[in-house]
Amino acid sequence: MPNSKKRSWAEPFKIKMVEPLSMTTIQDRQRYIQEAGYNTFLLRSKDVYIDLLTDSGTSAMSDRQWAGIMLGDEAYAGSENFYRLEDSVKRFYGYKYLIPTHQGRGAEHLLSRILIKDGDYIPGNMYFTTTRLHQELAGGTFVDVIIDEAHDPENLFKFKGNIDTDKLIKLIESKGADKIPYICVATTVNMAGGQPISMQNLKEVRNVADKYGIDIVHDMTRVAENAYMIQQHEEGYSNKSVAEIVKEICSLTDHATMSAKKDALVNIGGFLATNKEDVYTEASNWVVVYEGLHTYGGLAGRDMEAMAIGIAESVQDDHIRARIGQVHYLGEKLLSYNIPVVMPLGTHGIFLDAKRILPHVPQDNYPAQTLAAELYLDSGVRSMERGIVSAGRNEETGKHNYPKLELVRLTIPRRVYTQAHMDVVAESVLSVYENRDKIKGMEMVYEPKYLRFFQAKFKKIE
Ligand code: P61
Repeated sequence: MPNSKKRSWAEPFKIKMVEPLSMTTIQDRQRYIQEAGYNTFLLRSKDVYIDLLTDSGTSAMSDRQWAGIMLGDEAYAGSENFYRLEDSVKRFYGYKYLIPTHQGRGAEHLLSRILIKDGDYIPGNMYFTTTRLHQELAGGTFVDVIIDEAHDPENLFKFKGNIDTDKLIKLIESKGADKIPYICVATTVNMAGGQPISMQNLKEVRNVADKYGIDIVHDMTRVAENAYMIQQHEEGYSNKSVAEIVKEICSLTDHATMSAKKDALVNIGGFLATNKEDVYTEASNWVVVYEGLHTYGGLAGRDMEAMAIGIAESVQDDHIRARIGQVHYLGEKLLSYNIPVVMPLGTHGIFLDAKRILPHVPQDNYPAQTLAAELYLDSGVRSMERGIVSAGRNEETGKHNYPKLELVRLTIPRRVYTQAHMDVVAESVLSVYENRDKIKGMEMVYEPKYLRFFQAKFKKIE
């Protein structure tokens, strides 16, 4: 019986323009994935049907944002769009100073270079690939201080992005506060499956930081999604808007790096923000060396305008509710098929647990990489490995890092696909799951030195 009281989530927009998708045959896909060395990063997008590789830069912009593109002030210096972006950052995030960058890693590079000294340690709530690499290139060592629950895909704790403050304090006491340039806090935690940090935990981390005189750097790539999870699940926040919660999160931190390609609904762009004048002064000097003048940082004026508008749209409750509603729709569907996925369901995608789906494939034979290739073969759905290939090698020993999580990420772009697309994805995952016994794993035949997952090549074990 239909329930007349029920109100489903739905998109707070209608579709004005469409982009046709190409369909391929299984024979086509066999050739394409083999030519791509069984690495979904190396497929051509024209050969992909539903592209769930990433939510980065893949969002659909609104008509307002496209209209903003026409307002690009492409002056080399002092573009009007920079000032509008600065206003948006101050208004919605509250940081005092802004430096635009071409994307998130541009900001990570600048901040790591400014704050990290040789021999420093940087605690964080799980690593992210580019973040850790920039810390290492600046002479630092990343230390994972996330709670243990985050490494267990079956644990149902709602805030698996939380920092274990005991681990954090132990690190500070053993190395000395002068060896810890900052604590890195990500909202949400990508590699853990898009898991949020709670406000209460962030406040505790702030207290620790204040006690030892250490700054907090906020990786705010998906801050609005994190805020929504706080609104839904943390006591005392159900009556606050996502916009208010976002502002409160930011107020507990000192500096921020942002990949605006996610939350902020643009196809390119990022920034570094800070409340400290000395860091701003140094960053505005370095940015001219690596990105561009401090009023454009590698972006066109029109890109900054689209970002200024995207930020405002990204913190709207209706938008976030539908965005995460769609991600959870896919997750619930997979759960109804008994497919092992990371729990609780995260915010930017659903993460298949390759260790449980392919328990017969040893981690040395890349279960998640293999599963991503099989999913593409089945239906043309593109996903991303987030396991041993992404984790890279230990700097000193040269051996693989063996992460506890061996995952395939089905990442949902914002405002792009329909519920029917999600059904097709779920059916394809089920089909691969039903044939999992036949899947044997792969060997790596080419391995680049940095961020190997982007360009590594594999061959199938027959
Ligand atoms: C992604 F396979 N994420 O999730 P940039 N912090 C965080 C991110 O999620 C992030 C960046 C910083 C991507 C793109 C990507 O190993 C990979 O604007 C939490 O991409 O420079 C990016 O921001 C960096 C995919 C990045 C990867 C690195 O799909």
